Amino acid sequence: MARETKKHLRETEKFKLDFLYKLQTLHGKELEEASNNDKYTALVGVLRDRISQNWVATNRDYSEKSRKQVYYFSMEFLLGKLLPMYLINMGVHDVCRDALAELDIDIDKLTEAEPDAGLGNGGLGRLAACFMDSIAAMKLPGHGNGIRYRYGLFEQKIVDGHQVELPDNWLKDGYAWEYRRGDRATEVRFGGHVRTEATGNKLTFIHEGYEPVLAVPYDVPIIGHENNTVNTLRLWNAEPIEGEFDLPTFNRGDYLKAVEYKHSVERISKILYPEDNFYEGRLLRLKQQYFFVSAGIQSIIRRFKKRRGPIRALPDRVTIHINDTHPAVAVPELMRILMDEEGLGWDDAWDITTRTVSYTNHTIMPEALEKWPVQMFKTLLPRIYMIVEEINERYCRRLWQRYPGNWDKIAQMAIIADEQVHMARLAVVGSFSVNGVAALHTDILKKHLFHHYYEDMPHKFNNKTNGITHRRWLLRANRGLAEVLTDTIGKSWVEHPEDLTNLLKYDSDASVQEKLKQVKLQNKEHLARHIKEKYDVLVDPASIFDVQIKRIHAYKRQLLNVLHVMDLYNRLKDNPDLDIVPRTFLFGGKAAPGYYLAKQIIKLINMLAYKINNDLSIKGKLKVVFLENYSVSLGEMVFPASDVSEQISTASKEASGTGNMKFMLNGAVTMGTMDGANVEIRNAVGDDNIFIFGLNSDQVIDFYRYGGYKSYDCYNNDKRIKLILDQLVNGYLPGGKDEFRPIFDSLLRDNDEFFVLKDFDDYATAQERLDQRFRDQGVWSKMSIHNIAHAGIFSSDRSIAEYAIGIWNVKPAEIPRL
Ligand code: 26W
Repeated sequence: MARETKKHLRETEKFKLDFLYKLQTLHGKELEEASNNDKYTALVGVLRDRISQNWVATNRDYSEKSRKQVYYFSMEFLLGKLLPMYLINMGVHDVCRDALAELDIDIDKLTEAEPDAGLGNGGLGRLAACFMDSIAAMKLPGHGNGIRYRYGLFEQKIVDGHQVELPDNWLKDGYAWEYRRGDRATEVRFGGHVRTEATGNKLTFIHEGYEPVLAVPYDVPIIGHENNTVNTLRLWNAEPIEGEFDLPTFNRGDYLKAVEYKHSVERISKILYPEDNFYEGRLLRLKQQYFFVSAGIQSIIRRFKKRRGPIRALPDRVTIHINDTHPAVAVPELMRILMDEEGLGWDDAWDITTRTVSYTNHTIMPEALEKWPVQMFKTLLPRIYMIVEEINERYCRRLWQRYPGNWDKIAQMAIIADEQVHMARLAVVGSFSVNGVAALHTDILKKHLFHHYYEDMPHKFNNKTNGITHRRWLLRANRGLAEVLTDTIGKSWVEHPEDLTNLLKYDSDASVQEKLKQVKLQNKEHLARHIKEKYDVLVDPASIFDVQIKRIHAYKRQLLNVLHVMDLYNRLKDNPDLDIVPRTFLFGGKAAPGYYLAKQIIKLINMLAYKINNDLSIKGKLKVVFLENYSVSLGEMVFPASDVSEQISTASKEASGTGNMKFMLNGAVTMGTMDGANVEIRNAVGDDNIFIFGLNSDQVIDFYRYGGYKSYDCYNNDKRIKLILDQLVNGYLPGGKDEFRPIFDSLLRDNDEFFVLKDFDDYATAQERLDQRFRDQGVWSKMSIHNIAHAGIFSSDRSIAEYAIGIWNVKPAEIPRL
């Protein structure tokens, strides 16, 4: 027997025993009596035992060698399921699968028992999760810092075509991957007032009458890929301080007050705000922000001091990276700790802070930029506000010297202006690095949103194009494809995703093309079965699977896609023999609960789907399905089954996009605008392997600046558009006649803010080109291969290597196996 097989058998036997033992010690049960959830937690228990040594070893190495650490502060971490990833990263997937199979347990069934950790809305949260994976895979000392929301992003149900939101009770059975660290809890203070005292020639600031909140960390291990590294994602839970009855704030024994206090504290980590790219100045959100930022920085400083680091060395040992402006209070909070607790003067504190904090911007959407009313900010965070005021005054003084008399410019750059605290400005001024998330996006930051700052401090600005972890989005999500790739080009791509370019040699190889086609077909069949079971709709795996999955947002233009489907359907009704390749249009995504127009779009998709899917006259050439509750897990099923990736945002609006990368990695071809990372995808694959259409970002920006677009002209001059828009409001669709009037009005009365009608014709033409290309399966296969082959540069390993070298200055650490 080969050595490998013997080893496998031995390990499988060991795994089986470990598992049965864990079932017994954890649940006091034998296999026969154990529920699916019991088995799942026992399995995670086995893995936890195996991780713990590496976790300790990693932390010890980081401490003993005083390695520089990066802390990624993010309000969102959209992790999805960890079990399947960790089995792969720990190199025990096959051993575990076989061990469980011997016990008649299907490993995929156990995976289903794990809730998706949905602690994020969309792109920004998923990026944070991909980054955690890559940081550990690259053996870098880096950790996450966030909030342990009791309820993650809502669960979406479609009822009569409408979106209905249900609470995401993901913690109801506990979370097997978290470790509560009660001993590391820390206090965060809200409200009250600040008293100033002069001692000698020094002012001290005493915060009094505040509401104290206990921040308790729950640590989730972040496991590297076959490398012994185990980093930490620290998620904070808000809890009342013990002995609340004795708090000076309240009268002793005031029972109602005490209960109120408990509730108001627990609210802080209760729920994730479901708005994506939309800012509502809610007090509780600011509370959440300060809560996890203050707790996180306190714990960083505590750890740093335990290693007896001189505080001035902080920037050499620590970088705090803020994921968009949501954690921007990190700047004044670090200042507060350095001055009020460590006794430094302003200049030293400012020097340290601005060499410690770095910032990524993820959006230029004006309605997403956070601005807090001064009154609210000051009341909730009195000491922090004083510091922000001082930062603002000093910065404005400097601007005055540089641009004397230029009040307009100074007002545009001031951190506090129009009675609001502008968080993006605070982030830019308080950090040493500001980056955008795709080349085009960074250009727009420099030219437009942050133009004045760029002129003032050009050295801060840099680009870091986003990436995705190929381990989850290919190795885990598409095992079939991963196997074909490894059979064809060897397995080096797993460690070095750039090696996927080795596939280019086979772009015209009939046997490779055939194997890839078979994998795609199997994935499509799998999705088709899911669709049949869940929605009772039959879709043909031989049809083109044309997919748009992402948050529903006007700028992402699901509407453009829908209008094109309506047009195709109109043409088919006109001519049932119209020669088109059969297509299945798949949509998925959540709308913010208060975003009326986005919810209307979901309704429209579903009404149209109902009409089209039940129309026998078009002979099944067209199908439309809205996939409910888009999540990381659903994505893992959909990307591998897709032929066409819809990335059709209004140029300039999508900072990067990351779904676009997941599609290409799985062999789908992009239909897209010159927006975000699409631009770089096009540069990588070349014009022959992508479908580009529509206005470019300069044209869009010029229209916004100088006007000149009248959507009515499109309506009046293009018969197709007129017909479709009229169909929105003339009772043609199921549901009331005026149901879709708001959409109609947004396109005409409100002059179509996102150029849907303007880009319609070009989009329809590009779709016809695509249809023609798909007919030649050899040509299509080749396009698909080029997309996979060039996806390596969009691995988050590449992004993280750039952050590590260009911003964080952190270096890999080899963790020995204990
Ligand atoms: C305050 C409300 C709010 C909530 C979330 C404002 C802004 C956000 C995020 C910054 C929105 C977001 O997720 N942006 C997306 O970030 C991705 C990762 O960089 C990009 O790929 C997407 O293009 C961008 O829309």
